[in-house]
Amino acid sequence: MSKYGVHIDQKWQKKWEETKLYKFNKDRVDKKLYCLEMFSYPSGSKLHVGHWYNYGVTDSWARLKRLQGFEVFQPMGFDAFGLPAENYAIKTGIHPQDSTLENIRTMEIQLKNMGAMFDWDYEIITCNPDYYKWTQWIFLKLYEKGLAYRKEAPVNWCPDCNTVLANEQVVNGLCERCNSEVTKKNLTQWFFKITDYAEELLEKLDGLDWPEKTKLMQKNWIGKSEGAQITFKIKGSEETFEVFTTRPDTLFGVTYVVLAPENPLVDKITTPEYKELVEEYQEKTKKLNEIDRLATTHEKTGVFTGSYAIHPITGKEVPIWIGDYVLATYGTGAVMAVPGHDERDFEFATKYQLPIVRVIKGYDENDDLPYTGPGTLVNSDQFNGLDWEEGKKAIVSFLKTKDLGEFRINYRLRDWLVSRQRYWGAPIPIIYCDSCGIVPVPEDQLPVLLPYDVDFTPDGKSPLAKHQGFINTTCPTCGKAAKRETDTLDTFVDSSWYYLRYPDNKNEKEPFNKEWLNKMGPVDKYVGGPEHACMHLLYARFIHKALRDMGYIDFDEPFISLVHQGIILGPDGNRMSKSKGNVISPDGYIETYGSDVFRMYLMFGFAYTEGGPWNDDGIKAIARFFDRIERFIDKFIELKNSGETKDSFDKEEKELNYVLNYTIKSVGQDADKFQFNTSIARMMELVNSLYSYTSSVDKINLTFLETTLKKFVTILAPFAPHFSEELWEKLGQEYSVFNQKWPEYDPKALIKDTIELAVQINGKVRGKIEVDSGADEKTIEKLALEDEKVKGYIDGKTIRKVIVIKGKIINIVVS
Ligand code: ANZ
Ligand code: ZN
Repeated sequence: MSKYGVHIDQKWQKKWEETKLYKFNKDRVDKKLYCLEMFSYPSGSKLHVGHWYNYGVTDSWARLKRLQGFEVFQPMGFDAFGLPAENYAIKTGIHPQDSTLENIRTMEIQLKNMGAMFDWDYEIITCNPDYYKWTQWIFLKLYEKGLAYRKEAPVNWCPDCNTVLANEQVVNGLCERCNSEVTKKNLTQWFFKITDYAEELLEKLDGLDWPEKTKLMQKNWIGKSEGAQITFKIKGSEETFEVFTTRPDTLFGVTYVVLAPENPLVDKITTPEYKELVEEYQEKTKKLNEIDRLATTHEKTGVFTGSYAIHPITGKEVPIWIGDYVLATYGTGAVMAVPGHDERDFEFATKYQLPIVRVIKGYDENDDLPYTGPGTLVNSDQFNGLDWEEGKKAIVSFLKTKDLGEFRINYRLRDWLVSRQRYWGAPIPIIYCDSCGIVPVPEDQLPVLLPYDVDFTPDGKSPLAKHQGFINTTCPTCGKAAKRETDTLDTFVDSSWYYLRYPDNKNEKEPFNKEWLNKMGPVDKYVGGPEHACMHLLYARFIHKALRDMGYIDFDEPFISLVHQGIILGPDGNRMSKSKGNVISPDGYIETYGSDVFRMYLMFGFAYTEGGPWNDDGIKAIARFFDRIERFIDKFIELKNSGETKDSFDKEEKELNYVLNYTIKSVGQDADKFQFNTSIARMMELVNSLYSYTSSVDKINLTFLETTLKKFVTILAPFAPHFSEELWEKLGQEYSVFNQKWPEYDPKALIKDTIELAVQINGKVRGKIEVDSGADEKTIEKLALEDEKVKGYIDGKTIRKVIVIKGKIINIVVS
């Protein structure tokens, strides 16, 4: 067993700390490289293998960059507000602040034991007032710009627990705590107007070095769709409504219209005889979530309202229905139904025996209804014969002249609901005054502190609403008694700007200094889970752009390059997570093998962006690899002391030099792309070559071997930081290996003097020959035919053809 282990980790961690090796050098900011790993939620208090996979492995990348000359900024902190701590408090009575801060203390120690290059001077903890003060400040700035506003919106409501539930607390429509049916309840809540940025958020995705899949997910989430907005009048009423459609060309195919059950118009137009049915249906809809409503497998249902709309061109009456497949929050909350050319409308019309009309004739004969493809307009009066694309334009232009329609771009993206009826979050800095209305807390009164002494018992009210000392305040404008907002901010608000705070975490005057952040930003490499594709990564981009437009920052995008680590699954095949109870603790492995062996195993055992099921079969092989390296270095030191050396650079040295340079080149390239497993495979080959070199020669070129080992230890360093420091010291080199430069590979060493070529005879490989790498075809052919082994196969036969494929193979055809 290798002498490497935890004691070596501790030795070097101490030294690194004493010498402040990883302190970010602000004078070298022009060489900065901002490497950020998504910070973790301090639940559970223990780091598991998944955390290690993100932080430990990315640290190796950061170390590679340091050796390549960058001034790496790699901070660490905690996303410390949120629901789990509050739920834990409800269960155990332990205050969220106490459990959170306690967990953070444990996690800090574990993260330090990992031996990553985090510069702890820049730590941030989002639940500390010196951080959330600025989260609140951002809220105020958005409010000033009209980007934060209030409106009614439904929340999940459990009538039995008398409480608001987060989406994740609703399991199959039932309350996670008591299993009773969850309903919806309208509350006035705060929103951020992310939709103002929909177009830029979409368009700028193209320029980002992000996984294509993630970009696509974000693109779909934003969901740009081009179509038209068309106005329908209501028979016998002054009311009108609009529909959004991507297919204005099918307008003549409209045989009915459907409003979302929540559409405010419904109550106004429903006729008395249909009231009961409509209300019953509305109640039923409240229990469904949007995902279920949109599911193609969800049966399309609805009820008639008793009213009719007037077709904007033909003037015909079409019945107005409500149906849950129409969402209140998308488009206009109303659709013109074209059962001839839309699957959902077809299903609905068939069920309720509504007319189905063809208005598009496909180019093919076989276009049964519903036909959703392209074609020519039919049954459409003056528009008959137009191709559908022309038809869209013609119909919308016609409607425009009557002021009944226009082209419209629609986004699926919704404004971001940031109110949470929860305690453990940043209070929303707003005051309600009977005389002045909504009054933002003046900046100089921030932070609005979250009080410690609160009652968590769920009873239908926000915990803060029960805290008299908190809610009662005076109006900043008129000085009269007023009340504070009692909702707190979604924790995604906290994490939407943390990367801006890290480089300037101690700033008391502003959230961050603009000039400094313009130098430190953007984040050059962001590493974290793919589950954040749509929420966090989109919210952060939005907040960034809003701050940019207010003049607080200059660059456009927060995260230039993004990597998703793969998911490590527990032995049960599920994603490793505390809530699943399937976590593997790294502690035992580190105790036994040392943190570098564990880290390298994570890099070698998995393709980084893929992950996979956890098993530790390979960890011993990595420990043996360490052992082999260490024994070789010890052997070299012995040889060096013996003094027997040679100066010449012969075939064997050339061969080892080739492997060395090839390894430097490959490791540099692969590790840069987060392909750590192949990088390690190359280093293993190099170690094999070191052993074969020493055993194949009588005398060793010690100077050459020493340079080789120094280079090897340097490229090994990012992968095994403690171990490499130890080896570096053994080699008698000056502290620290991390102050070295990543070795440059020598392209000349990669040109081999001789190369091996396979010889095929009638399609079967029968031998190998060694030729000068510069040899011409004639020479190669001659050597091949003279080879003893080859001769054995061709003697006495007629050579029909010899084909030389340079650098690869020689084909001999005989008969
Ligand atoms: C008539 C029509 C005819 C439609 C046709 C489609 C095909 P995307 O691409 O997702 O934007 N729609 C509009 N608002 C809706 C809502 N609030 N809830 C559910 N569906 C809604 O889809 C736009 C299409 O989805 C619109 O175009 C509308 O149906 C429907 F042959 O209008 B279409
Ligand atoms: Zn007032």
